[in-house]
Formats: sequence, C-alpha cells, structure tokens
Amino acid sequence: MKIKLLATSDVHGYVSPYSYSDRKLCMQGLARLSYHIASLRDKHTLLIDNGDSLQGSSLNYYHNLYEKDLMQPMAKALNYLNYDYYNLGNHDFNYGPDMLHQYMRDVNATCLTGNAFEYGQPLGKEYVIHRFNDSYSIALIGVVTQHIPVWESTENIKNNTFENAFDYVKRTVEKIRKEERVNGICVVYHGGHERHMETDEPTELLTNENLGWKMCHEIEGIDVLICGHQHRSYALFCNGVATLQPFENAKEMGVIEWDLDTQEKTVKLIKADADIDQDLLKLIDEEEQRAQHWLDQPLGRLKEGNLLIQDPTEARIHKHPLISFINQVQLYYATEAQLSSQALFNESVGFNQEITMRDLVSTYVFSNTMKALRMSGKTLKEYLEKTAEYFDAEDGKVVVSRSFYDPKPLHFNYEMVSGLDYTIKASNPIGSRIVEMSYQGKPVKETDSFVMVMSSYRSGGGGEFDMVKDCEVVQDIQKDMVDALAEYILAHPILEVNHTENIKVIV
Ligand SMILES: [Mn+2]
Repeated sequence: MKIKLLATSDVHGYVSPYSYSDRKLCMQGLARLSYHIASLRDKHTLLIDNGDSLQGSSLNYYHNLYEKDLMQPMAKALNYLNYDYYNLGNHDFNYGPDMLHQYMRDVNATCLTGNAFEYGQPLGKEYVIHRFNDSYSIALIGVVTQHIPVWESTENIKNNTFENAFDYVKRTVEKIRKEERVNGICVVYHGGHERHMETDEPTELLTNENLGWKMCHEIEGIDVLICGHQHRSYALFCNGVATLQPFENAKEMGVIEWDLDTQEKTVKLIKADADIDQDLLKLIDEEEQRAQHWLDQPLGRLKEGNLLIQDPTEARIHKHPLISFINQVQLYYATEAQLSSQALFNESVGFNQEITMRDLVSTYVFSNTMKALRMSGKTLKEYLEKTAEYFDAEDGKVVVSRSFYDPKPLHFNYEMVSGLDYTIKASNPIGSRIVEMSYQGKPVKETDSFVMVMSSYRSGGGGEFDMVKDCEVVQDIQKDMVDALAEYILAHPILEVNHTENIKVIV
C-alpha cells in the first residue's frame, strides 16, 4: 500500500494569502495550499499540522484580543480542510490555557502532542495507531520542544510540564516496537534539526531546543520525522529517516509518499502557489474584514517625520530612531529601569507619521511581554559582547556575521541598548568587542548595578543570551508589546522621540 503524508507547520494564523503590512498578494496561506491538498489527497492520505497556529497573523492577533469567544479562525480553517492530526507548538501556549483549550475543543482533528502535560496528563495522545485497513497501519507520535518554559510567561504554563522530546520519542518508539504491529512510525515534532544533515556540524548552540538530528541518529525505528519550529525549509533523508520542515506561514507544505510494502519513500516540499480557495477565505471573511478595519485605525502621530525602516542593516549599525522609540516606550512601563534593550526584527516595516495598528503589527511581529532585570556591570558587558557577535569586519567594512543569515535569518538577535554609551569594534575577536562603555559619562565598572528592561523572550535567555536568564526580575510587565505600544501612543497623541546616537559600531 502506498500512503501519503501531507504536513504544514508554523502556519501562524496565515489562512489568507494577502500581506497584513501592505495587502499585497503573497505565496502563503492555507487558502493557496487548499487545492494542492485536494489534488494530492486520496483515501490513504493523512493531513497533519505541526503546531504554532494560534499566534502570528493580524487575524489571529485581532481574534485573540477582541473576539476570543468566537471560534478561532485557524480552527475553522483546519476543520474546513479536514485535517486528520495536529500537534502543538510553543506559540500555541502564548495566550494561556483558556485559549489553548478552546482551540483544542474547536479543532476536529486529533491532537498528537504527548510530551506536554497539564496537571500531569498529556494534552494530546501518548501515540496513535492509524489503521488504513485490516493489514496496514502506522504509528504517529507528536512532541513539542520542551524549551517552552524558556520563553513563555509562567502564568500561561503554570499547570504544564514538558518532557524532553528526545527521551519521550525514544521511550515511545521502543514501546510501540514491542507492543504494536505497525508498518512504520512517523514522529511529528514541533522542533527541528540542530546539526547540518550532511556534515553533522552543529548549526546552533546545542541546548536541546531542537533534537531532530539526534532522533534520526540515536533512535532505532523512526521512518518519518516531520519537523517545524525553526522556520526553515528542507526535505531530505537524515541517516535514512525521511524528514522535512515546511517553511512558515503556510508558504510550503511537506509531502511524503511512502510505500508501506517496500518501505520506499520520497520526500518533498510544494509551494503555496495554487489558485486561491475563495470558499475558505469566505469562511473567515467577516473576522478578516473586522481585523483589516482595526488595522487601519490611526492611534497617534509623530511630531516630526516617520520611523520607517529603509535599510535594515544601516538601521542596526546606526541605531535607528525607531529602536530609540521602542526603548522609550519600554522605559515608560519599566519605571525601575535605567536601560532598555530592543532588537529590530527581520522584515520590520517601521512607523508612518500617522501610526496605525497596521504599523505596529508589521513592526513588532512577535508576541512578547517585558521584563526588567537587575544585573551587574559585568553581566551587562557580557550581554553587549553577545549582541556584538552580530557584526564582523570584512575589507575594512562592518558587515553582518554569516551565522545571522545562514542557515536562517536571525537579525532579531541583535539587541540595541538605550541609556548607555558603548562602542563595538567589529574586527576584535568575539568576547572582546566592547571597547568603550559608559553610563552618564562614567566608565561602567563590573561591580555597578543596573536595571534593564527587555523582551520576555530575551530575559529568558532566548537567542543564547544565557547571562541574563538568572538575573533578578525587578518588574514583570505582563503586557503584550503591541498593546503596550498602542496604549502609549494613544496616551501621547503627538509623539516625540528621544533619540540619541549612543552606539558606535567601528571596524
Ligand atoms: Mn513557529
């Protein structure tokens, strides 16, 4: 028997193919995968979503904020497309347990997530045996990266525990091989590969956030591994295991063709380039229209000029006034902090002179809250040394270090601190690039003490900023950054930006 597995991952609320920043038509969204699904599907096909559905697009954002009692648009879309199984991703925990439970109730597909527990009970199935007929079946195991507590606010996951995904899969595969008779095992993992598939070299710090490579190499009996979480795009064999990761926002779908008799498999990705399924768009149209209307409401006005990003690299080398402005807003909420740290995200658009919600959601593209941490001058220096890794020197010029765009863009990991003067010398070795650092005109000493506000993602050590994750939390500001920005702008209808050129980046 020949079966097919169709897989999406990290869809992040993208049903519609239109960009929320500029309304342009893009190659993304479930509505542009729908006809691909229909043409590939037969009675031996399973359609699987691998998590990170609830957070992301403006449609989701609007829904989660204002219409959370209605059915989640992503649940409507998954049901319309008749998904068979779904997994949970780390971002599905961003809006707390009520939202997650409502989503899980609304989605008709079966939840696979076995290594995420609530009050000790798994949120999904331990594993599933999917029977195609009396003779043919496969086992499905769903897992999510156990790193969720690194990023998630404690309030949202206070009743949850997460088992190491590798340990869970190893144990469960062994159990299935002992107790069940199946034609194969498919692992659906909201996590990715931590090493290069050809050279076996690490592609990131090996923190156990992603364990796909290890699963392929150290667990006997996995036939297929569907990955996600990293927002990467690949389809290949890793140590004989058919594995893939479809790109974010439903830009791609993974297709695995699997002959259960010969165990031959093919693995590929297809692009979201089909005609738009208008019936699917109609299903979410009312909510989409309300979200679009809300996006265009002006909130306030900049006194002078705009804060649009023309050249993102320039905007990082010479801290852009947009970053000064976001730092100013963070310091407004973090009343105990002297310093504020902020990154310019990949593809952030910036603000027009008349600022709308559309400007905010296309600039602050993550769902973060803020934390103000107490740290020593020594820790602050380590923090700046970490962020200074973003640059390199080449032919007498400052350039972006390769690891920040290959294998995937990580520009959001370059932090710019306001409230402090410092100089980064890009040609110095990593770890000794901060050549000047002063606060209110005085050089910073290791024993000095500061309070710095930053995103909840960063304060948890995200992006390998391990030096801050154990710092004392002085203020935990449980406000989504887009809300924080909107509230600040509404309270200050004519906005002045306190911009200083406090960061020098030199060769
Ligand atoms: Mn994701």
